[in-house]
Amino acid sequence: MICIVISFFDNINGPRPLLSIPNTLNDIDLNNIASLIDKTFETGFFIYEFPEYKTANYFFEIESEWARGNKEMVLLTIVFDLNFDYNSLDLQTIMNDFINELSNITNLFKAFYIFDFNRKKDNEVKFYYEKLKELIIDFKGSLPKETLAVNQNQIKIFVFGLDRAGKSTILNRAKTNLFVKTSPTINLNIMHLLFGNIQLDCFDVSGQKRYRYTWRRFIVSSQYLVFVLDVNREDRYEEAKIELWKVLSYEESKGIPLLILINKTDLKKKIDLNYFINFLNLYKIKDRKWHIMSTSALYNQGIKEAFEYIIKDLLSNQLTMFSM
Ligand code: G3D
Ligand code: MG
Repeated sequence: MICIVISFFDNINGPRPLLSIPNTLNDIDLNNIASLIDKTFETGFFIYEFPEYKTANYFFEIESEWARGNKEMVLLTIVFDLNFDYNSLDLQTIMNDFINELSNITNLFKAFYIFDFNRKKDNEVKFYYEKLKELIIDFKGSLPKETLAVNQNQIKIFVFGLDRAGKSTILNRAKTNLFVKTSPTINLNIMHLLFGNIQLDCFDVSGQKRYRYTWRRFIVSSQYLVFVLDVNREDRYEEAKIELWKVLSYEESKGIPLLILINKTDLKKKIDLNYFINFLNLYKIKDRKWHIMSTSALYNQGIKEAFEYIIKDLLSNQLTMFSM
């Protein structure tokens, strides 16, 4: 790990770094990290990779008597070397726990006024700034020293498809068994699904065109690919097919089994999976196993079956591997 950075949204100057522990990055890097605040519009965890390093980020709010809207908008960033492996997926939980801890400290918002000309002489401002610093140092100490060991029962799944196909909804459905309203995935969501003692770590990537170039690096070390298609958007079938085949052509994806989910079936009277097998040229796939199913995330149809299928398939592969 390189360092931990706290940034916030300053009403006058916009996104700005508050502190970095240790202070290893230059001002340009720190400002680049702070500007990630502009890339998000919902609170939560996301990953962002710069050419020189990788970052795990959590965007959150702290109640504040001094801020416009009574909230400070804050970004917690852990900066890693490029060779860091995101298999240490508990980062999201670790960061979330720490943020909960921060949110419970009254008046912590004052730390964010250390640069404010009118307030910086206020002893409380200095006190809370120092306190925040100590908390970050403790947090840094509490982080796992190495990349967390990859659990045998931990399976990485790469979920892709065009924007609004229903990827996030499917995962939310699987996770909570509730239909959750979603907002466009910024860059990456990682959702942990537990089926018995097997943990599926689902990488839910943004399907928006400007993020599709990022897919490739998330495919590395995935054990399953899940492609989601919105059955109701015939005008986008062609575009979806192109993106599917792009991923299948990546060296990184070679041999990784593929599950195709034809989603939003509630919007169509009849679904003919053979049509999609032909349209998507699935019979041309020779370098991996594939399977096609239909789902309606809205009506919770096929979701459980889809994930059960993946698990069964992976387990049967393991069994054949063991019996060889
Ligand atoms: P994405 O993660 O692939 O970009 P989302 O897609 O999961 O954000 O879903 C995009 C929209 O499709 C959402 O609509 C979501 O509610 C809706 N959706 C997802 N699955 C289904 C489904 O099975 N049936 C129907 N009818 N709609 C579905 P909103 O309006 O919430 O943005
Ligand atoms: Mg999404």
